[in-house]
Amino acid sequence: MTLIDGKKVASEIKSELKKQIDELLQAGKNPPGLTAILVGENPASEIYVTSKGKACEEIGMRSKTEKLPSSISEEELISLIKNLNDDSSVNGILVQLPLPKHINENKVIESVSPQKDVDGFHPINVGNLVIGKDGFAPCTPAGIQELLRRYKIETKGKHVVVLGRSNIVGKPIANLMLQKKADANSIVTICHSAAKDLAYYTKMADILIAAIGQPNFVKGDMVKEGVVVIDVGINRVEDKSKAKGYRVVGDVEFESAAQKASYITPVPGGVGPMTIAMLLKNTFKAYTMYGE
Ligand code: BQF
Repeated sequence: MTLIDGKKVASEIKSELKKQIDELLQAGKNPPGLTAILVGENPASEIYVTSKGKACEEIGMRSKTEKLPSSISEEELISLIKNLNDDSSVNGILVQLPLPKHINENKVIESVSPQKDVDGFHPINVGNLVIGKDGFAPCTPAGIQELLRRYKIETKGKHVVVLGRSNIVGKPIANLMLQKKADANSIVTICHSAAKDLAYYTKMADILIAAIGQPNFVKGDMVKEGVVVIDVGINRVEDKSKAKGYRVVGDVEFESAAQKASYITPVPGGVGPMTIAMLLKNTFKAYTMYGE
């Protein structure tokens, strides 16, 4: 069994990007810039946005966080995004989700210029992904594909079973793996909570991608021998032995699944760090494709 070290791969990607940005600076150019928008007070969102800002700084990218009160109106938020769309020092814009209830997430996502939509959530980028055109792919799915590529895991003709159908992970990873391209070309099944017997599907997987948000849901007896397990879950479970009173576990019961897997991602340190690395990669791409 090989443990897939997402933290290590993410730091390799960051070094590669840092080198490219150093070269830009040496040539007297401005570095790429990312602006994150954080609305309201969600502790997890604050942690995510802080890590993203730190990651930018580590590689020499400009980073800014717009912290807005939850009382902000949808119109005000969209107007701020329009200003960022017109700001040439900003190559990537990310709106940290979830947004407060009174704001329509879809409207906000659609207000981000598709050329600065480094999260890949704008319908233009979603459409481009589905039809196999270049654009921005969502960061978590892009990170999963990058892990498979860097560990040289064969995907062509393999049965990828995706557990979960979110717009952020399930649907885009299914579309990425379905593409008739290198590092994809898989047979893809998406299954979800409406299934009578999810194990029926998970047992068929050559590559199982779990993104359902249920702690330790997938057990060893639900997968076949030799499976590649990609665990996207980030679930807090009570653990009184920890200082914080909880620990973070994935959607997969690691111990039992690792007994059967040929490759498996840990939580933490698996897919999570790759999400951030791909955000930086998308921002660099926005800069080279559409920047000054
Ligand atoms: C790790 C996210 C759910 C909802 C909104 C490293 C991250 C997480 C885990 C991280 C996530 C999850 C992010 C680890 C960004 C991934 O070591 O395991 C990094 O920062 N993520 C987000 O911005 O919004 C979310 C999950």
